[in-house]
Amino acid sequence: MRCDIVTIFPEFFDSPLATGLLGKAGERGLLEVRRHDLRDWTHDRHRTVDDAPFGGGAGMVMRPEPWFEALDDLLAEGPARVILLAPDGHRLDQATAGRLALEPRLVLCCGRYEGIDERVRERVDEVLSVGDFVLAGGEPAALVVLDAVARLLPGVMGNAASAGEESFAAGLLEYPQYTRPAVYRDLEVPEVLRSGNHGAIARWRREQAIQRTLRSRPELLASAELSEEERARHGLAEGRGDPVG
Ligand code: JDE
Repeated sequence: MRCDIVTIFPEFFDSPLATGLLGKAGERGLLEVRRHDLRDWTHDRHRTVDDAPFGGGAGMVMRPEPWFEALDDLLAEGPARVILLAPDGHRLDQATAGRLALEPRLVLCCGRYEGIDERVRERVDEVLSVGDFVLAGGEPAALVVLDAVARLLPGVMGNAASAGEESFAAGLLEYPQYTRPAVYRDLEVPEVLRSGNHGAIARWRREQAIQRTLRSRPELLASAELSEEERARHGLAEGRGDPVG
């Protein structure tokens, strides 16, 4: 996959792109990220990208011209799915990350200031949010999207089994994990995990994943793949996630 990032802070991405999974994906040629300074598409001496809002009000709005010219130039190199990061976009989830991982090329547009001229929004393919909070800029959100997408690219994650287990547990939170030592400061690893009984271990993990999801993200159970027996056992209505009563 190729990914172009348009930002007024290209250096924001230096360390994240050189580190860990994103660094490896780059080294292996599985992901090619190009950063572009939005100010390269300005024409004034001060490289201005923002202006006061029409109609008045506090703060500044990003001007449309540098964005339109940037997108013209980047899309002249070939087609791409153009994404703007903003708090009022569709919420990023694992299914969206999976869909984006199938794209040959993404352009991630990082806005700043109080917002961006509405005409830019209308020019992009998709507006994405990483959560219900306001960031100072779209850069951290773009990084979240890129990280979530990159680990789904073929060949990026070493362990093929993890991806399989992940999809098996689709819709549930992860079960608790332990490693050595078996006892640390009087804190014991659950006996079942040391029993060698793989059936019992699988059942325990499944149960823990369900209980954990019920406790901290009950709304996820609506679309989780639970058997009718599991739904009944946890007091969930048939075929959906609302607790009974
Ligand atoms: C992305 N989740 C949160 C913020 C903004 C009032 C204040 C600020 C492109 O336009 C933007 C971008 C951002 C930065 O991104 C996020 C974000 N996912 O905050 C604003 C809008 N209204 C506008």
